[in-house]
Amino acid sequence: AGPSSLSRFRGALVGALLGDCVGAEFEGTEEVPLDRVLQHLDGLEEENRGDGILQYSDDTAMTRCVVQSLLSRSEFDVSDLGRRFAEEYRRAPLRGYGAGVVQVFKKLLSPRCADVLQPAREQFGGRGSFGNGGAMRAAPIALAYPQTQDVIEFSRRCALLTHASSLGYNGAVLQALAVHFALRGALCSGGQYLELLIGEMESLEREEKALSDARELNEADFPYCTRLRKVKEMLERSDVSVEEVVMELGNGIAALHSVPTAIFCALHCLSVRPSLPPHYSGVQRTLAFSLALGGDTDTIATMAGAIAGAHYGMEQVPASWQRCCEGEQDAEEWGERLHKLYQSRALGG
Ligand code: R7I
Ligand code: MG
Ligand code: MG
Repeated sequence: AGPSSLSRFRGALVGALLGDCVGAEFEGTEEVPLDRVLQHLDGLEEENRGDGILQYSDDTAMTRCVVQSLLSRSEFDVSDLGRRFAEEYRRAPLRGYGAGVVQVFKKLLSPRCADVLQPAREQFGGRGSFGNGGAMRAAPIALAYPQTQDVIEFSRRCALLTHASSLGYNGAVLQALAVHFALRGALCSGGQYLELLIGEMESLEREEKALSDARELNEADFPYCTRLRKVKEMLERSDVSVEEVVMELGNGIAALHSVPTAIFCALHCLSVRPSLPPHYSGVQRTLAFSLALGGDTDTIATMAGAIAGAHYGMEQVPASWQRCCEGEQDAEEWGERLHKLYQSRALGG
């Protein structure tokens, strides 16, 4: 797939959907043996599997709101997006939302809510959430805006509706940037791709609030940059076990313990992995490896799937897997519409 080609846009949205749908099976399971992962994935290829049999979770429910808001408003519209999140929660509250974020939705649904960003600021005793719920829905921002500065600004504002801690919204910015640079074909450069991400994150983590939030949570200064350097170092090792990835990068519900992990999964699976079936495409390897980490599998796989899909394009997404996901046709169609929007903005339109 050529840089910024249509195939990459569809791949990113379908890859994200697949990650969520196949990952839901193992979410919250700490140890997931690889043969269980492969068995689960093999099941998707059976002829008689019903279409759309795998339901998506909150990760995709919120991603869909972001896409629909981006497609229906001419400019990024945070109030419209907040309304969509809250309405979607009201319509289908049982998609597996984080325990804290539902308070935000309830406040957004109240007629007394005047400032859409206020409920998020009140989370967790006024510190705001550091969960990965901002990051899990960040990919569409990268598909709608060709300029790096726009990707940063709008992914941050998209996350701020629910995640007011810098550890939460900077995780969302990092995930959006990871998709943004992958769309342009930068993933294959490995180390240089990470340097691009570190360069952008360094200026964001230098901000006053980022420094004070990190200290308050007993994290090192520049927490995302620190983790991205760790990713770089781990990629240089000849092989890395699942246990090492979990121990050194994490597999949890905090954005800091899952976004760098997802980026690692995509980079690690650029080459053939001896433990995975040799006929697997890059997208399939990335998803299988993400699930084998256990923990927050739907979210790590949805983020890694978006990055991998943006890199490899639709050619590497098996049709049989895609068909198993609820909402797969929307994902493809919206990939196409976002591609048009991106192109028109790239041309200065
Ligand atoms: O981040 P969020 O939307 O959750 C996303 C996750 C994904 O795995 C989805 O697939 C779904 O399962 O949920 O929801 P939040 O409630 O904002 O954050 C998630 C969790 O992180 C919270 O329920 C807390 O357990 C934890 N958390 C915090 N704990 C203490 N102090 C987030 N921020 C804090 C905090 O500041
Ligand atoms: Mg989920
Ligand atoms: Mg999850």
